[in-house]
Amino acid sequence: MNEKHFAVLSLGSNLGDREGNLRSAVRRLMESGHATDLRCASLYETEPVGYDDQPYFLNTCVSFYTDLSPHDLLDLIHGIENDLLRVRTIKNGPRTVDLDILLYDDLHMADETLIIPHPRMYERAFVLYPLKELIGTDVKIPDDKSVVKTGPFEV
Ligand code: PH2
Ligand code: MG
Ligand code: MG
Repeated sequence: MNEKHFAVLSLGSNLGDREGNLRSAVRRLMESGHATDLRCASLYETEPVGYDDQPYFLNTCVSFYTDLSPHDLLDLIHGIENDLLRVRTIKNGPRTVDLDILLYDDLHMADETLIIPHPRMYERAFVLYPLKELIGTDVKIPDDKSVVKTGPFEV
């Protein structure tokens, strides 16, 4: 890899083998050849946000270095979602796996298909808890009982 960029993704699953789905997604990232020094936060069991009538999620965050541009990284994660048979139905509804780009270096960008930093990341406890564990931050995150740490996530 020549140019390296620091990327952070949020991962979530609430259908089927949730932990297995997250594990497969992370494997695929590592095997893509475009992610080095990958680190994972713990898994968190979280109440669904935005659409209540669906199972609880498992969420985590990963960070890595990549040679991909933001849009090429987005294409890679969409490919992984498709491989894991994600079907897009209801907005905020159930999914086998969802990967979202949270951060990419200190970039701020917005176009029709991609906004970085992720526009809702700061209001979502299911993102902030694993993110804080992964990259540390001085920001104090309010206690939120809808998010429960379940244990380490090793891939
Ligand atoms: N993802 C959403 C909507 N709601 N709720 C939880 N707990 N975890 C998620 O990953 C999640 C959600 C849209 O992507
Ligand atoms: Mg999402
Ligand atoms: Mg998404």
